[in-house]
This record gives sequence, structure tokens and C-alpha cells, in this order.
Amino acid sequence: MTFAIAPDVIESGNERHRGALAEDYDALGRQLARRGIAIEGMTTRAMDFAVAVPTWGVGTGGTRFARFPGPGEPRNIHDKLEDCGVIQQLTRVTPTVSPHFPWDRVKDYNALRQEAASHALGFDAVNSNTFQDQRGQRLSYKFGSLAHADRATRMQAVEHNLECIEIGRQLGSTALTVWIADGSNFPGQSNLTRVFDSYLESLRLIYDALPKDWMVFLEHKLYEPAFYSTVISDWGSSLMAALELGPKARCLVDLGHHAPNTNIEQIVARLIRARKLAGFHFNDSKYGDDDLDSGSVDPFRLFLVFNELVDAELRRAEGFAPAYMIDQSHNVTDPIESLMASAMEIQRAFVQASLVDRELLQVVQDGNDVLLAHRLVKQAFITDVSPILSEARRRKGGAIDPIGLYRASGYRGHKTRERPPVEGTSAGIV
Ligand code: PSV
Ligand code: MN
Repeated sequence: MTFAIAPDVIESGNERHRGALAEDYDALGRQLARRGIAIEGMTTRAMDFAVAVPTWGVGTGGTRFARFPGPGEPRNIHDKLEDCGVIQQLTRVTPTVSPHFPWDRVKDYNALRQEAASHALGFDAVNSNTFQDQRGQRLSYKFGSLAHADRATRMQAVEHNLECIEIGRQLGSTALTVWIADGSNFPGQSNLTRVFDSYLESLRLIYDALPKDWMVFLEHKLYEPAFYSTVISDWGSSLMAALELGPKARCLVDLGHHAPNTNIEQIVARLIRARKLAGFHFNDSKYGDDDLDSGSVDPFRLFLVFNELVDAELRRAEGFAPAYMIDQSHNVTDPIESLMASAMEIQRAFVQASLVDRELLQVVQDGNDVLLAHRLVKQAFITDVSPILSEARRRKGGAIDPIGLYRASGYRGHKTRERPPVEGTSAGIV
């Protein structure tokens, strides 16, 4: 028998916080009522919100300098599902996981789907991986994959993506996320037009193999591991590709994949306008693709992204159905704690953005009352919605204080004993 957090542990843990939460919830309810907002509606919205956890995120990440493995790390997809199950059990905001192949490869995907269900988890978008060479792989991706100069290498990368679609079908997923590391390190190394054409040719084959109800999410990234140019470097290239491919192709925004100071919320607004927003890989950063915890460095930016998303949702923007996923690297924290905190920060930004009085905002914007327009948005951001988030978790059977309860449960200590370290684990991003 492996250790699991028993439901009554959550109940008794919640008992200790219940009184304080009731007081805070009432006080916030009165404050919001004065602003014409019903707290119950907000709690319902918080309860309906969901964000997917990346299977690779529960392993300890690293940098190109070093990786410092954490105790009791997941050794395989089975352990990862266990950890993701705990995140959902305590936060009740992460009912799905986004798997990565071949990292999460198993023999029987129907069995894996059932195993996930036993942890109350389903599968979100599947991610292909042609940015690494796998053991026994015939042709190397050192100089590219879907946009490689050699057709045979491109076809090998296409085949891998087709396999991911097939796996995803068995897992109950309905989207494939494609991020390629293809690009160049030297000016002159590759023809910037030809590589884009090759990418499109490969993507066309993948697109044509998508099941009827599936989408392909194109993830752009400005740099790394290619440092001079990447083939799908920005939302412009991504949008060009998505438009050329057709309605089942959309653009995925990883918050870390932009130049410093880029106005990401404006990109989000444009992609919504073009009906091409696939969804997100949430994380935070200070300098580049730092893969830090969502909302840990710039929570205002996260809020402003949600400000656009909630605006689109409430005005029922056509074709608006973004997929929310986390993509972070936890190098110095317990990944379960980081993912719980991040999921709650993302949910927080969503609820805060839901507080904006959009009718009044439009009037004020049209009247060019600049300061009041800003204050209306800012007021939503500075509202502490923690009691709403806690109450939403409590009502769904989660923990009022997920991190405190997780620590008290001794989960990591138990897993450290149950999971002796293995060589070559697929945990974490290096
Ligand atoms: C690339 O930096 C990325 O954001 C892609 O989503 C990958 O699938 C993921 O990180 C893991 O390497
Ligand atoms: Mn990503």
C-alpha cells in the first residue's frame, strides 16, 4: 500500500480554519456588496475554474548548470500521477494533467487513463518532444526536427507527432501541443524563409491527421536552445502558421516565451480577436524563460492577462475557449507546493479580473477619464480574494490551507521512503 492523504485528514485540517474563514468571507462579502458585487457569484466562478498541471512539473527541474534532485521525486508517470492527484485533492482546481511524450510513455494507455481516473484526474493537451534525441532514435534532431533541412528527419518528427495524437486519443485528450526547438545559432546558418516553409509542410501532415474534434496548439518561443533565431519565434509567426493551416490550428502563449517587457496581454487580445488563442502555459519570469512560479514575480501581469480573458468570456467572443496549463521548472522548491501555490495564484488572477465593473469601465474609457479607468482595473487587482478561493476549495472538498496541510501530512517523507532514487528519471526539465 502506498501512502495517500486520507479525506478525513482534510476535514479535520479544515476544522481548524473554518471559523476564521467564515469571518473573512463575511467581511469580504460585505465589502464586495458595497461595490455591487455578489460574493456567491464569484465563489461559483472560482469553483468552476480549472488549470492543467504538466506531468513534467512534479519532478525537480534544473538549469544547464545543474539539477539538484529533491527527495521522493516521481520516477515515472505513475508516480507523477500520484503527485498530480495530491495537487488536485488539496486545491480542487487542477482536474487534468498535460503529459509529455516520450517522457510519459507506457505500454497500455487505456490502463493509464484509468489509473489517472483513480486519482480523479483526466488528460489535457498532449505534448510532443522533438527537441531531444531519444535512445535508439535513427536520425538526430541536433540541427532541427519538423523544420530540418533533411526530409527524412522531418518525416521522423512528423511520425512522432502522429504517435502522440494516437496516444492522446486513447487518453481522452483533444489537443496536441507542438513546440519545436528548431532554429539557428549563427546568422547565415539557415535560410529564414525555407525553414518556415519546411515547418509548415510538416505541420500540414500533422494537421491533416488530427481527429475531427481535435486542435493543434502551436507554441512560439523567442530563443533557447537556438539563440540567434527560432523558427516559430513569436506570436506573428505562430499566427501566420495557424492561419495557413486552418481552423483547428491555434496559438499557444507560454508567458515566458517573449522578449522582456513585451505587452503579453495585448498579444492575448489580438489572438482572441483573430479567434486563434489556443491557451496558455502559465509561469512567471524576470529576465527570460525563467519558468518561475506563476504570479511569484509579476502578479499584476498575470492579472492583466486574465483581464483580457474575462473580458472576452463575458462578451462571448466568438471561438473563445482557451486551454489553461501550467509550465514551470521547480528547481529549489518542492514541486507539489509550487504547483499548488501557482494554481491558486492563477485562480486568484481569474477571480480578481472577474471583479472589474466592465460596463462602467467602458463608459469611463469612452469619456477619456484615464485615471478612473486605471483605478477601476487596479481596484480589482488589489482586492484580496483569498477568502473566495479558500471557500471554493472547502466547498469542493479541498483544503482551506493546501500547503499547510500537505506539509503536516508528511506526504513527501512517505514518498521518499517509497521511491528509492533511480538513474535517468524523466522528472523535471533540465
Ligand atoms: C519549452 O521551453 C517549453 O515551454 C515547451 O512547452 C516544452 O514542451 C516545455 O517547455 C518542457 O520543456
Ligand atoms: Mn511551454
